[in-house]
Amino acid sequence: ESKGFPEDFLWGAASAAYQVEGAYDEDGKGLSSWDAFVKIPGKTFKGTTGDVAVDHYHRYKEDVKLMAYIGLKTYRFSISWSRIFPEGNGKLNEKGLQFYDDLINECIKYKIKPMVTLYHWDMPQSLIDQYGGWESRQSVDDFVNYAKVCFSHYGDRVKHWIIMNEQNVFTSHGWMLGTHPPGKINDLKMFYQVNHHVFMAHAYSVLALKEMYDDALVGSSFAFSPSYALTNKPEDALSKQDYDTLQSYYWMDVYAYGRYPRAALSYLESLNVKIEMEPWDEDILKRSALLIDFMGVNYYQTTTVAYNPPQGVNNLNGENNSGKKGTKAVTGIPGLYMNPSNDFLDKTDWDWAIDPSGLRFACRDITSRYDLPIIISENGLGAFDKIEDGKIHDPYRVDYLREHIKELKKACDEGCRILSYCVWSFTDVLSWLNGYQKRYGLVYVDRDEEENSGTLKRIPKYSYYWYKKVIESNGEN
Ligand code: BGP
Repeated sequence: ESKGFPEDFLWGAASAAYQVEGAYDEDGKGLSSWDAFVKIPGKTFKGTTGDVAVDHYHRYKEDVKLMAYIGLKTYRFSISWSRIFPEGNGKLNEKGLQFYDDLINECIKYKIKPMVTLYHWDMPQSLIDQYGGWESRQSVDDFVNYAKVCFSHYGDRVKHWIIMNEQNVFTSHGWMLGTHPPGKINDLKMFYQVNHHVFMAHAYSVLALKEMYDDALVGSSFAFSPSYALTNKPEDALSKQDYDTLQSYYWMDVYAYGRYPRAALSYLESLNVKIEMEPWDEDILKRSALLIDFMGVNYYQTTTVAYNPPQGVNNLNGENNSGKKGTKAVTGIPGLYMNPSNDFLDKTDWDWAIDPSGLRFACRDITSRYDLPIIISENGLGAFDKIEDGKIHDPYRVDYLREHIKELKKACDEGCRILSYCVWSFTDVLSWLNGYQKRYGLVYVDRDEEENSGTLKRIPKYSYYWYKKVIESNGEN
């Protein structure tokens, strides 16, 4: 018999500061890497920015009230570092601290547990100007100082902390693909060095939090696209291992075991890439790994892996920003692996494979490899939603979410300890590379692709009312 979701399961929805807040230079906020990056022509879809976003900064009360109506148990949001420290280090901005106090208190008023992400990609621009941001080891100290301020200020009310959001995504887009700040392409050495700094920032933050509050729950969120081998050819199986090591376990092993996968280190050696470390780093990583409470998982799709010959596909970026099915390029690293499309799965308009079983697969993999509880910190469907007669009918999103929740329930029955499920996203948000046309929200926001246009009015979608029933029935819908 199915036990289903635990009694105290946290049904949630998520957002990130840059994608929702707007008010990019208000109340003493410093500029972030994204505030600067989006102003470079051609970097984002139609040049859209988060200057206004969906104005959550001014409308958070209305948004939290909409969360309360459906009985949301947790709201996952991120703190913008440059609101707290406009320069990233140095002077503290009281008004920035105040905003998150207000937001947290508003959640608590309705018994919604705040789940706080410390870093959802908006590095203070000043740190990039000062010393190159994450490229410098100095960033570790500045991040940990920022983290400690957040812990000591909000830790009496916030129990769930996600330190890093999708370290694998922001570092690969930032230093390999050139599509996120700082926009560097194929800088393999810096990619791995930056990752080491981010790992250290994560680890020191975990240690600091546990010293302050031993009942806090902490982890980082990983963008996990579990893989299937294309065929049962042995060479595809080996390529799948290479993919898993270099694209998934490279991050999750450091969070959960405090060490880099041996196979990855020997691959780096073969490329002459040496990560600069302090002699005590390994120890710090190990100690923090013992203290994390969960693996955060952002799940959108699975990947298929096939062997890629030395003269084969050489393309790291398969990003499809067009919103037209069938326009995504096959990615691959010659000599290692390539990622062909999975013909057994439907695709979204941006060619993301729709694979509910993959969510269960992800949970089982993490459970058997790390034996850690799991927070699904993001899962959702990006689509073109249309208003008709003042309403948004999105049964496709309901189908997507329902099938994923069903698989998650099976994972619970199979022994995975799932603590929470957060729909990405609560309201529509800015999609980093796709502007405002690609919508994920349970709540529609009336705004155009163009900056500043639209009333920003909130309109709950069909999926919003459906999710209310999911929460009421603890996942039976
Ligand atoms: C994750 C990010 C989110 C969100 C989501 C959807 O990688 O953590 O911030 O953007 O993906 O991605 P996209 O907007 O590119 O469709």
